[in-house]
Amino acid sequence: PNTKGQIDFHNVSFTYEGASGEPVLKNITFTCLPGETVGVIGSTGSGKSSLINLIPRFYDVSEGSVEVDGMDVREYNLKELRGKIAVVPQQTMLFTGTIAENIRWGKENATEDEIKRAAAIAEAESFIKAAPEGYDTLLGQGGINLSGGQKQRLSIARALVKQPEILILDDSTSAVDLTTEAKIKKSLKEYAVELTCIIITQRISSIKDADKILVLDDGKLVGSGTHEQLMADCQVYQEIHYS
Ligand code: DUT
Repeated sequence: PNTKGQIDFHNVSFTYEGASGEPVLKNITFTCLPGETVGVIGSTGSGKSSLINLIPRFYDVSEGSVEVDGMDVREYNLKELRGKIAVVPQQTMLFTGTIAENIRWGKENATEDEIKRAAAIAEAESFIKAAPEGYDTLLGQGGINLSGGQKQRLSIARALVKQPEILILDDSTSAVDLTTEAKIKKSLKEYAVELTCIIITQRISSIKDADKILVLDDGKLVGSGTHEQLMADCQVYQEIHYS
């Protein structure tokens, strides 16, 4: 069977090193099938970032196991594992350099075409073209300033240029308007059909059409299903929806 881009959590619990008290994640089990878009929602501190940090092994599980492509993440060579996964962090990290250099960061051998394609999917193309020197425009010190949403789109382009199997967006469209966000998701569906996508968010509109939504509450998985299913049977999800 095709397991490229599949993610499995089996009874995962996680406690940060040196922390006392309750685990941050408690007995979590779920599967993301290859090519699925999975949303993760829950209030602040519910464990969303902690959950996704276990996939590229930024941290190791305390109990249970995480599998990528059907293999325990602890059995991979770290470089190979992380080569499959691109994480767009909550805080965009751009540096002083050109737009192209910023997109290429982490994949220095990316071609011009690959950079442009990644920028197009991330809906960054129009503002890049409008910048004084296009892709050669300098950012940061001595260069132009971008809006928060524009920075997030560059950060998404940077992730896409790596052509990962798994793309993780950690609240990384929070500053992008809803129309642009919808366009990015549509492009991802069209041009990156095999990509497994995990979208962490605080807003339901960002994940309403996801194949599956995971609802976290205080480190527990309290719901899993489509928007419609969760609206019917998950109280925490309904509360987020009506808040
Ligand atoms: N936590 C730590 N150490 C860390 C990171 C987080 O102890 O390095 C705690 C804080 C919190 C819990 O883990 O009690 C879950 O945090 P996480 O950042 O995973 O929650 P979130 O759902 O991603 O919150 P937010 O929406 O604010 O990003």
